[in-house]
Amino acid sequence: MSARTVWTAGLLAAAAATATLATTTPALAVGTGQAIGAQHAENIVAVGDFDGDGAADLFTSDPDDPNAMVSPEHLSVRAGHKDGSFGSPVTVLPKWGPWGAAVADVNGDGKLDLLSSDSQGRLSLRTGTTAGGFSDERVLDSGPRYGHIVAGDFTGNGKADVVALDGARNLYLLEGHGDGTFAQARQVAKDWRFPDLSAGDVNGDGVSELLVQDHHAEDKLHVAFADKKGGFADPQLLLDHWNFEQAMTGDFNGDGKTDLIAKPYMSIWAQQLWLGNGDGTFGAPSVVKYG
Ligand SMILES: [Ca+2]
Ligand SMILES: [Ca+2]
Ligand SMILES: [Ca+2]
Ligand SMILES: [Ca+2]
Repeated sequence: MSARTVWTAGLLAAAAATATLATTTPALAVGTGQAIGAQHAENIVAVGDFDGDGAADLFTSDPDDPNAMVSPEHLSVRAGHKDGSFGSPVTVLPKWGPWGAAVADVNGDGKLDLLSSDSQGRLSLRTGTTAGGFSDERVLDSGPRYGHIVAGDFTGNGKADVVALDGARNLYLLEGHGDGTFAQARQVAKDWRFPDLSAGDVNGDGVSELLVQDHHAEDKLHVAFADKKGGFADPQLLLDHWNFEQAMTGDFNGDGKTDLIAKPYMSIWAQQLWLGNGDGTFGAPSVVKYG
């Protein structure tokens, strides 16, 4: 079980304990045509165009020893092929074990940078290097125990920001300055009821949205639009009958429109991919292939 999964499970347990959430457990949606591949990527931690070919690539946390019950993990990239398939994993960080991760070009040099939250809840940055790797880790914010983090341009000024969720269900925005530094974290919501968080510009207006869900409580994927002033509107329904988790966005086919990838809820089946129409709607899903 990955650190991210452990953290989510802990937050879910806390949410269930309040008895205001988690009334039913969604049924598993296992349709026909799904496949478990030999190159199955269990734990996608972030999405971004790492190699700059215009198609989003997958960042995955992979065990060093796939056959061990417990194993150290490393960070890999699986290059997107624009047709719903992804290449074999290439290791980009040999030692890897944070709680949350996000990628974005936060210093404006055209290379993706890697943000992570560690077991102490600190937010750290590794900048992308010309050699195709990442610099040493630099702590940006010692934080109120950040867990999930996502990156996107939530204020619409072309500079990547970070949104972080702490273990007490407070949501924070750290506005990016575009040079690898960030403004002090500002709380933008409390009692945030969605433990699963990702970000992407699903309606193509240049401003990132939050994609949020509580798959333990309901089978719905919600979207929270940024108000461009550093806040978010109340989440509204994006996709119903949604029996998936770890939803992430990226332009996987290179048409400039944001697509969606997600894993069937509590399942070892392969991820599915929905191509975006650019207006907040998506086409029918297809099964992701690896290798
Ligand atoms: Ca790519
Ligand atoms: Ca960069
Ligand atoms: Ca948008
Ligand atoms: Ca697309």
